[in-house]
Amino acid sequence: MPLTAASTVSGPAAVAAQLIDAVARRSGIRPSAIEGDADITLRVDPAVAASEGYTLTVADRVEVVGADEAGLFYGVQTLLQLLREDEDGSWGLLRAEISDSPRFARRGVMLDVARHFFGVDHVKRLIDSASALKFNHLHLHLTDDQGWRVEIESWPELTARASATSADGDPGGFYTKGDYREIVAYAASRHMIVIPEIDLPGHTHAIGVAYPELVEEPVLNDGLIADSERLRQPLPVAGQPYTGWGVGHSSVRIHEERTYDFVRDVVRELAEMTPGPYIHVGGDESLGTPQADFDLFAARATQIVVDAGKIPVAWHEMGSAADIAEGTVGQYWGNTVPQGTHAEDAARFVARGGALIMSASNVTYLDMKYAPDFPLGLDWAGIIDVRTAYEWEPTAVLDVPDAAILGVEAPLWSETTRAWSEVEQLVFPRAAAQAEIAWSATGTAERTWDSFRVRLGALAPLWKAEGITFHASHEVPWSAR
Ligand code: TNX
Repeated sequence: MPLTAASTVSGPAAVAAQLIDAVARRSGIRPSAIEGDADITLRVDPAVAASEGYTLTVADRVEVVGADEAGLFYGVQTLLQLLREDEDGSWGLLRAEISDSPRFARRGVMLDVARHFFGVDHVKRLIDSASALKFNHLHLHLTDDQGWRVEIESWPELTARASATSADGDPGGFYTKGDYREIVAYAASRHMIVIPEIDLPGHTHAIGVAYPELVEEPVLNDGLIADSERLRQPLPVAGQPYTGWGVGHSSVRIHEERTYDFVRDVVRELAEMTPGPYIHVGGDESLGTPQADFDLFAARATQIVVDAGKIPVAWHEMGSAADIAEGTVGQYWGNTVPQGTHAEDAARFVARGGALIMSASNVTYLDMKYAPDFPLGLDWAGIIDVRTAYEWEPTAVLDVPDAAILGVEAPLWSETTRAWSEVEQLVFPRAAAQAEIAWSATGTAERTWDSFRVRLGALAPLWKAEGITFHASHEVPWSAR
């Protein structure tokens, strides 16, 4: 169907405006919003599809019907993928008849703003580009050894003393409560839920910069010492900002009641400004913490989140604790072939009435290199080209019922990304692979690498129009128009 400056759009104001703005950014054509009979009709009708689903018809006219507001938003994103420029410079929408709804309710991306800080505008960009791929959760990794990134009024030294720097001594930063609320509201306008993470009991060196009495002396392990020599990075020193990439050297004091006062206050303040149901309490890589202490902490921290009226989420290691709070959601970041106790730890969440998010590190990690010589990223979990990111099955990794898998999350850890364009190169196009795995059922001709790579290539003009710095991997036939 041809699209011209005379084309008209009718439907709910917010989503109609989002469509018109996106068409204008891409084509320079600005259709007008009208009421009543239009060339493009947007509406909501719960009967057309399951939750978050939609139907879309492009014939002589266009109709997008969402099962709910999110479904309508997703139908509009698909419509934008059908926008094409012809040889003669005119614009149109490809004919289509689509009825679709997501396989998993939980489709997430994670941004680590602790190793390198990224401000509100960059986070909004990620919300735009991720929600356009139909992701509906944004996990913010707000604290780590290198910095504390969110204002907590009852513990003001966190941001006053422990937020100024990032990894490599780069500048830091933090979100005021106003900033955080702005992110949450912007995410909601794109149908994304924000999950804040406070990483505990390890990854807490920065807490000790602000409140030394809460944190143990750094525990140096052989890997940490070897890495710091190889990378020429400093070792952690108690009370001073840490600028290296090492992990597993810090822990809050597990046998001090004041630690739990701290966790309770932080969780309460976060819960107050987080409308989404989840608070993530970390739990990864507490290498210097005795197992019994770690398990004790896991049980108490998850219960504090429940008491604050939220659902706890934790990295899979917290599943080592027999009594993590019931209903805690585990985030599995092991290999697609589980190693050590990872599978057992993950299964504990299910046994305790919770469920799992799959972030298998050798396929979903957005901070792994695309190729051994790729300038950005790490390689400890593997080299992840686009095909590797695409070819895995979230229900085939662990021995748990399929219903226990809530969905998929793709994390971007930011040790090596100092600039936003570097984040985008690692995220795009691989996030699109995880988006399809999370959205589309398996077993169809479209859910194959051969189909995906061509459809992925067709996103290039759209991403260029949106100013997204994606990695133009040679595995994908990128379209010019
Ligand atoms: C492991 S994955 C970590 C992070 C690092 C990441 C780098 C996980 C739960 N913990 O602390 O940033 O590796 O890839």
